[in-house]
Amino acid sequence: MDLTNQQQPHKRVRSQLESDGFSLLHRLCEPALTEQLLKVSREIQVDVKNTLGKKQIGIGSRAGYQEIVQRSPGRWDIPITPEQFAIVHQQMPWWTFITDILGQDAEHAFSGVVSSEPVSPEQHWHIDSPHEATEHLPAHAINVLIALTDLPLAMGPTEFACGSHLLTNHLANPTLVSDQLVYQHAETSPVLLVNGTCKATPEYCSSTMSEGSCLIFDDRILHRGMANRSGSTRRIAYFSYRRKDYLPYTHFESPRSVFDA
Ligand SMILES: O=C(O)CCC(=O)C(=O)O
Repeated sequence: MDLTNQQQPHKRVRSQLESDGFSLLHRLCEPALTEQLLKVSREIQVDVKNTLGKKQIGIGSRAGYQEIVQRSPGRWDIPITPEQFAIVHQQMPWWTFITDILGQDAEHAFSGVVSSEPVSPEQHWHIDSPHEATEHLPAHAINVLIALTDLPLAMGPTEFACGSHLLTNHLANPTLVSDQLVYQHAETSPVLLVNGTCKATPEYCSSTMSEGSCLIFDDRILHRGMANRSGSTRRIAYFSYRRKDYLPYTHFESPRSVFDA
């Protein structure tokens, strides 16, 4: 089949998402867009962190607040809507990749910024949502991570267990526990997914990212943020999308607000 230049990256991304569970698009976002996302992220983060002050916060979505979750020590997730970012997310350069995979009626689920402070350790391996059926179905949710600055390996870009979205199905593999895959659990690892089988352990994949590059990945892939061994805060913006008929339920679970007295 003769593909136009416009169709080729979509075909590559779709095929990588199906086989590897993720795809890296170098410098997909223009500098002006990345600067806008970074500026808003910084402003909102200062406001929320100041309001959080010395209030107690644990690790994970249930131990956090509506406005801020500590995903692992020193790794902060702050939700920011497309309106707060002052963008129309359907006009963003990643949107057609999303609709290509989730359908034209794909819906925005979450967005925000994840910042990891210098010396924050690597996260536990986890998935963002569990499989929905025993057989392997097409992705029900897709995430886009945008590097807001250049991210050398020392800043700890996101690492994936390549192809592990095909192995994280707890409904097909009764040795896997859904909550231990979704929530931070020290024993979850790529090796765990193939225990007792003759399948190979998924390869670990991480890459430096230049500013504006995007990682697009299947919600069900095993992944983790790496340790930040640099002297600067690492910031990535994220946009998560879902199929119209899929309702995510594990991302921001705390009913409490930092703005409550
Ligand atoms: O920090 C990262 O690179 C990934 C963050 C993540 O996967 C999470 O917090 O759930």
